[in-house]
Amino acid sequence: GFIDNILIHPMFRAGKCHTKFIDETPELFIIRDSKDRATKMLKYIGNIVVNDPTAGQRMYDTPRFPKLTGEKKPGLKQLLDTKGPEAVKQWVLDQKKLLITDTTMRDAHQSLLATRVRTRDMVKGADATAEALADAFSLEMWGGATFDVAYRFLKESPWERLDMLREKIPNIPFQMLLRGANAVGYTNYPDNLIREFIKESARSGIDVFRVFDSLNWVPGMEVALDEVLNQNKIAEATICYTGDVGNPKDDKYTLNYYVNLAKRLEKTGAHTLCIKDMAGLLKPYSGYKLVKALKEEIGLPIHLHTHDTSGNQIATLLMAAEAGVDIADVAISSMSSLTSQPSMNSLVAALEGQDRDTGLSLERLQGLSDYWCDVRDRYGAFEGGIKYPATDIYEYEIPGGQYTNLKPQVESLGLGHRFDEVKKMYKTVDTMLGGLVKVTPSSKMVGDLAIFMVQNDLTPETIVERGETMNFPDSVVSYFKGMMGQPEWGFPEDLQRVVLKGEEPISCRPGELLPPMDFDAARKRLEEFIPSPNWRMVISWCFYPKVVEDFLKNRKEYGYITRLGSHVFFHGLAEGETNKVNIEDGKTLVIKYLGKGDANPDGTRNVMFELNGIRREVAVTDRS
Ligand code: 3PY
Ligand code: ZN
Repeated sequence: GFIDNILIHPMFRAGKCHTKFIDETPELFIIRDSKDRATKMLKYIGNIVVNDPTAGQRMYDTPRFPKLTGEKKPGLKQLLDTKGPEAVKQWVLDQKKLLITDTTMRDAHQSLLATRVRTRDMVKGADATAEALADAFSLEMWGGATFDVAYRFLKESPWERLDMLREKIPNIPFQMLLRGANAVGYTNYPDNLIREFIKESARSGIDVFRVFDSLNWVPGMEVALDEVLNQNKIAEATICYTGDVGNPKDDKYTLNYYVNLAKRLEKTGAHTLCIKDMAGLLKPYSGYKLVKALKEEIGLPIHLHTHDTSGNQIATLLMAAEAGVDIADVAISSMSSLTSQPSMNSLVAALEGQDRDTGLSLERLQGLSDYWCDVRDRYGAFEGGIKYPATDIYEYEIPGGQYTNLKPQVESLGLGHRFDEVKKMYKTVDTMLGGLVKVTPSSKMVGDLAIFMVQNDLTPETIVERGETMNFPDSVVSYFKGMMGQPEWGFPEDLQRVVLKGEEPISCRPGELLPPMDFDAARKRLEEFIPSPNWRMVISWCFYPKVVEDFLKNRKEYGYITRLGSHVFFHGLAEGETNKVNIEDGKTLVIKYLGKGDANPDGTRNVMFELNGIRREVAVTDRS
């Protein structure tokens, strides 16, 4: 019951229950409300076996778990908590190892597995991570698309993920990706929401905030960076990389452009600077050139993020290491490469015994890699990326995450056979708009416009004339209105006029115009779904009202399903399969799926189980 829920809650167990714990922790009530958790869980599984064509096609062995030593060495988290972010910055600059950020729990699965990795699988690998990566700079495990997808598709709270990982990983700084004024969403939000979100994230355990703007527009990052500084956490300002600094014909994204941008970002008071190469365009020799120039011109530690789509990026990391880059983003090898980050294991091996030796143990990393290999197997349905290195990204400049998504998006519109045309159009649109930085949400806008042009057989020559009578996609309208910020080289004016149809664009920060978020109204609305919504829930609702409401409805119907094994969560059980679900510590349900009966006259179907040895049936609506 309720007391049990308190006793098992990670915040309670971490000794972090403040006086408002019960008020601010609605999951306690949600669970209490469910009189029969087991029945709800059977209904959940029953619904999948009746309605999901991917149900129960195969069984899985338990993943290989890494051997533990029992030692979680204190790390940079302790330095940050005791001495603050300036001390961390200085420590990074004063030492010579190449430091590592592990992206396995965020960008790696965002780029390879449509962001679907569940908290449970992260938590089970967390002890081994805390041991093997005690010397890491950080773990990127939050932000970007993970916030939205956790609620929308995984029916779990991203905040709870943060609590549960922190309980097991006390020694490594946690890092998130924050889309500047778009936070963890796709549109500009009011300043007060950005600030409250950062405050709550910092309070909940985020230590490093990587803040970017999808057009490299500095005002789009300022509010967020300022609030991170207020919270005494590590503020990482970001340069999104595009073009090629090694190409003398590129007269926009030159070394000068990046150095000037970096100088402006340094003035914000940020502690570190990220080169965010979201499409994997930074070639090895260009990487050397860029890092060398930035190290000479600014005083911040440089943190390099890239995607290995072309297959060239271990070479880029090595060249960057030679040029003095301080920190590199990599993923555990079984979750690395192609549209994900380069392989941590490979980089560690390459540097062993050299000047910039990372100091990490390959043997321990192998254990982690074996674990993630077996976990990844459970997410096979979400694998969608490329199968071999793609050097055409140098031509199209499509970010890693979008590269994986664009094809299904195009197919869902019935344009699968015209995918190559869409890719070419992506490039054409980019040129037509003056050469943009392309990353969420500007990349989505370019993709939407490319699809729109292919769908309507438009070309850059005909779009202005024919566009007069057309309604453009929302993202395109928002871009031309100035709601994504200001592009470095302005908007093409005749196209802007046609898209906006008389509406005036803005040239200030959208946050200056948006009315402040009304948190009380948000809370009132949420009270229709849950007795006493906590502050985290209110903030999440402000970003994604419908998604959070659907999440709460799902909780009501199926209870707390976060502890279900992932293959059961996605595919139910195979006929005859038995699965143990640890619904709380010390309490286990043994569920065996026996089969389903004929359709009932009311449109339901009975699904037969054995629950702890006793036969149980649930009726499930058949929508198959
Ligand atoms: C995100 O915004 O989610 C990204 O990963 C951008 O690269
Ligand atoms: Zn990325």
